[in-house]
Amino acid sequence: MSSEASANIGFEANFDGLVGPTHSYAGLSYGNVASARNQGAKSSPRRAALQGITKMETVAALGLVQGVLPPHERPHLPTLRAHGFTGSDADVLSKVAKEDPVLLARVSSASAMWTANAATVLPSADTQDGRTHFVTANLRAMFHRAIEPPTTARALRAIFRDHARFEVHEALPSSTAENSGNDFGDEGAANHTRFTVSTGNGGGVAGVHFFVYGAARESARIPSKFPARQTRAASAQVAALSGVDSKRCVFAQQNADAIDAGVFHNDVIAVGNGNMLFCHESAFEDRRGTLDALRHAVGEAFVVAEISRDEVTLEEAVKSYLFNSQLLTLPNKTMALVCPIECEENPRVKAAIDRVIADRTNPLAHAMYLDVRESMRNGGGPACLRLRVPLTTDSFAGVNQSAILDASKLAQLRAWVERHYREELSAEDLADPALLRESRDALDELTRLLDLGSIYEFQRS
Ligand code: SUG
Repeated sequence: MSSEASANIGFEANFDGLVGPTHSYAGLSYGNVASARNQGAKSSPRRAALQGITKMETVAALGLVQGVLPPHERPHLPTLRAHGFTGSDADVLSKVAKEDPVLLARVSSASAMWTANAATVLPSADTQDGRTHFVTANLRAMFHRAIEPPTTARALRAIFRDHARFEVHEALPSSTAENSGNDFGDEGAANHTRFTVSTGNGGGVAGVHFFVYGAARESARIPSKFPARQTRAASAQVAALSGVDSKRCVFAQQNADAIDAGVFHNDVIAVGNGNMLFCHESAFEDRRGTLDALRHAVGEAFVVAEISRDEVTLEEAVKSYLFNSQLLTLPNKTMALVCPIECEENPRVKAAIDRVIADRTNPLAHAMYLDVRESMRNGGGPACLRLRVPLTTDSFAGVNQSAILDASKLAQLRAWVERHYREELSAEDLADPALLRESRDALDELTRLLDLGSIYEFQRS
């Protein structure tokens, strides 16, 4: 890294995924208990998108840089055509609705909203070439998510567009073998945390990269019920691709029992920021070894706020999504926890948060509770909805500023949702050719609003 870059001011920007117009509850994610519980329920794409925009507005109002990532084209007709469905778009939709409604639900999911699964981000201070690297996640564990990577990579390139400052890698090649741990199952930043010696997560100071996986070839224990989506081999490949010094990486296995209790990503049981880790005692297979390795890598400044099973059970943690809160550094260098409103509704969870705030040995000073219930019902809390990008003032100059939110952009996005999104959606609506047209019109307009160019297949063919 040049001395000029180190003189830059570092900060973290959060890029939230906008909920797409086909947001629905199809029970598609085996191992995600909220997704299973709400299968078949009616959704409200409009409410979901507005809840997400209010979260973006709330974080921006804290004085932090807030960006947005676009929804994907859904239903995804190119996938249906690749599966042999032919004819006009309306023909294809009506045939698949009759012959394979599960496939229709899969290609209609608005799952790209959970941008913590878009990519892993390795900032300029930590990479060999001094650029910020994005490794697009392959999301191969779930069919409906495995179709996201090509559009994700195009969207990231349209926003982190300066190649001198940013490198967006294609997703790792996926394979079909499950749970061997020796192949590349990669779910992005949801299983990666960057620590620093300060309370901040700016891109200008060196960080320690913490990669958490569900299975490795050498794992003594793996989950018996639900899939381990992230493999150690994938985490190691992400680190290697971006040229991060292996001495600054810590790898740890997720607790297999936690995965079987519904912790399908590490960000459902742990969140870190700057010098602080906030986690449940059941987060890791080797709890002591993992915390010791982190303390050793980060140094004396490292602080752990751990919640015991007695204080909050694993089940309560999964239900409230306590650890899927955003842990943010405020301009005054203290930290705030942006929690799902479900945490405030469970007195034991709320008491645990209050206890950590009252404990002056860690930097957490505030908590706020937000309603993102539409996303929560599919197992996506505040932290799932955002991709953290540690930047510097220099690298920020290479970001497409149309994707950065201010009051006027927030108002434009709200008006855009109100113009295009349906109030209510059920499974049968997914076959409606009018929904496809509405979605394409909305996304076409959005690419102009965010200055993204033609990132969707329907714009490129
Ligand atoms: O991959 N849910 C997503 C939730 C992702 C949450 N992200 C993080 N933890 N970072 C998933 O399981 C459900 C869609 C449905 O069932 O219709 C879904 O894809």
